[in-house]
Amino acid sequence: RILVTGALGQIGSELVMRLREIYGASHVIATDIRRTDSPVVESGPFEILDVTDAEAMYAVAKKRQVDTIIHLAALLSATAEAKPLLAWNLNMGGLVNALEVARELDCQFFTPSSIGAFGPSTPKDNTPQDTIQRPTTMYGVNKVSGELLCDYYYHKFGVDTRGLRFPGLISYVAPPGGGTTDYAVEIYYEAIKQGRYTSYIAQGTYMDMMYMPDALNAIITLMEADAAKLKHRNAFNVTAMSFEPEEIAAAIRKHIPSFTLDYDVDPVRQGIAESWPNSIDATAAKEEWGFKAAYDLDKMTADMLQKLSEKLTPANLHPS
Ligand code: VAH
Repeated sequence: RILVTGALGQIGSELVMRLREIYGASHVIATDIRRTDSPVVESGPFEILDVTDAEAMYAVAKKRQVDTIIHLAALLSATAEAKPLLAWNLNMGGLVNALEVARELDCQFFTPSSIGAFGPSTPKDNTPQDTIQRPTTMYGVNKVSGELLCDYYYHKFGVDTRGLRFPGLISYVAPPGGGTTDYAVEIYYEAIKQGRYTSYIAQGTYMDMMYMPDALNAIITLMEADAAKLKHRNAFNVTAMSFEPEEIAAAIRKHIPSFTLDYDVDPVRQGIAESWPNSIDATAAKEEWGFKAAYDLDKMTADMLQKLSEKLTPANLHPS
């Protein structure tokens, strides 16, 4: 059985449904800080869980007899930068609680890291799997600390911890909350609703990105990989593409020719974006457990616009 924290978030909203398809609904216990009328809550076991409550997390995991923990509950980069101490307490407190439960109940463990685990002194182009990591954001401090803590639990206690350094994730089910890469999700919604978008990230700012289906496949493939083949654990660089705002706008214009993009740069999120790599190298993930991404920018754009057109009421459709 699998326990998922942060199950109503951007990744959790889709990962829980995919895991339930594969392993059976009753085997995937979704948890989050609040209950909503989401398919995640209605399609299988759901529990309210505050990951900063260690006893509550142990109690749920014990009662549900879980053997795998997928820990997704966290504050993303922009929110963490606005509330650094809250971010430290939730991101690190939640993580150590989840790792302790995994140790005590002998669970396999997954938690995401991020390209945010790199900083301004990291090589920016084709960033290696093993390189300097001196992030200058609270989120980045949380992600590097988290990587080291997960490796510690593996080496010290034998907990089977595995992680992925995710790029910006793009999806149409649940929006990201408080990230720096959120512009690459918002732009699709606005293209459908308004036919235009004002980006808070500056023209020419490259960041790695990935479509959610590829992220879900990466998590499942990594967790099912043969442990003997893993030279790394926390956490693997994974990416599908790297682009700047003008490039995603051009891809959208292939479907909505009248789409326009302009800029109103947010210095905080622009500063975060500039501290991150332009593109990262995913060779280790490809070699050690067969990572591959199926969606490039054009394929993702076609799917995003088609799915969002169905999701958003026709009245909002932009007359192309
Ligand atoms: C964020 N979407 O923007 C997350 C992610 C690489 C970006 O970590 O904070």
